[in-house]
Amino acid sequence: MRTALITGITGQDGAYLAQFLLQQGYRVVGLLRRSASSDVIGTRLRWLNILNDIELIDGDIIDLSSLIRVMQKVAPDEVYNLAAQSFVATSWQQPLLTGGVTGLGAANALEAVRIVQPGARFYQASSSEMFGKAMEPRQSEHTAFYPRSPYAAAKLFAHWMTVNYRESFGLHASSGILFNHESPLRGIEFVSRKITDGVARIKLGLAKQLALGNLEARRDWGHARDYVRAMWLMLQQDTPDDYVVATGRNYSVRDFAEKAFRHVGLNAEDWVTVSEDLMRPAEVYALCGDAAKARQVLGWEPSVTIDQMISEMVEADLARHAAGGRA
Ligand code: NDP
Ligand code: GDR
Repeated sequence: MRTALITGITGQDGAYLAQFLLQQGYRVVGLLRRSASSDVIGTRLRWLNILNDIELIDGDIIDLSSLIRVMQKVAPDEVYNLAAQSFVATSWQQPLLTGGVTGLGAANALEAVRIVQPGARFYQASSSEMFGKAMEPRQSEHTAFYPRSPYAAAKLFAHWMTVNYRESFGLHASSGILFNHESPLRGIEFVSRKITDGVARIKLGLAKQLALGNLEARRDWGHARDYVRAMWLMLQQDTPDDYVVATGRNYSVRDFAEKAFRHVGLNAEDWVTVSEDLMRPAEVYALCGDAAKARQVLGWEPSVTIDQMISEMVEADLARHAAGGRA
């Protein structure tokens, strides 16, 4: 039985990845940072009904000594580094924390692998945000980076460290440059889930409006369940490499909102307001990925359309609110 260690297991991707790996027959161990709110830890893992099937081990991505001990104890065959301060807007308010967790955290994970478990295969959760003010209309592995936030700059450091550890020390380290991916388990602060949650509240009479920022920003949105499969496929290759993972289609925030409201028979323009407070200091206006390499080398294809994903998310939020927020 192969063992996978996931940092960031309590997040959206960590939960879906854990579920996927369990289905593949892995022993799944997740790094868990200490929290005073231990009652809410594992909400997503519970939602997927896998909390009892995984092991959780105490540690923090900014504490190298904890990672070394975890690596010694778990002896993983595969390490998926998903831990991050992942909300772009927060990264301007907490740039140093973001640099520490999202940037240096990845270096800590790589160091722990290099010192204790150099034969383990390593996945780094890189991001389309690294393309930022995009230098080409469709971004591939060959597109130049132009990070536009402390988050993106930290991810770029982590990405190059992954490449560097592969080239310097021969680690089997791959970097997945994933475009936005969403699901009912997406954090409520991200625009997709904020919209589907807002739609559900409005439909149920619990809210009267939905305040958003830049409605014209365009993103290439896929489903998290499809994207965690791509992570795993990267680590099954003989040779480590970097891959863009995307659907190849982009939509505006306005399009997303219109689709979500339409799902419940409402018009977005009757309910959405624009708030200057939600505009970012530097915007990433449009991203659209070219995942030809992932398709050719990994045989990866997205299976969920944006309409199917939005329906699933709205329905899940309607069910949550109908159950008094407990579902
Ligand atoms: P989430 O924000 O949902 O999850 C982040 C995870 O990191 C949580 O489990 C969180 O734990 C953990 N974490 C934060 N700080 C620390 C720390 N100091 N030590 C240990 N763990 C920590 O992100 P997603 O699941 O959406 O994304 C997973 C990864 O992929 C992230 O690195 C993200 O930046 C990246 N990414 C995401 C994309 C997306 O569209 N979702 C696209 C491209 C890249 P806790 O629950 O305790 O807060
Ligand atoms: P992003 O996701 O920054 O792309 O990062 P987010 O959903 O936060 O923003 C997408 C776009 O929507 C615009 N927007 C709003 N965003 C939020 N959060 N709230 C709003 O009210 C709002 N109104 C408009 C934003 O300006 C932006 O242009 C996500 C994260 O998961 C990262 O960790 C990951 O690396 C990238 O996706 C790929």
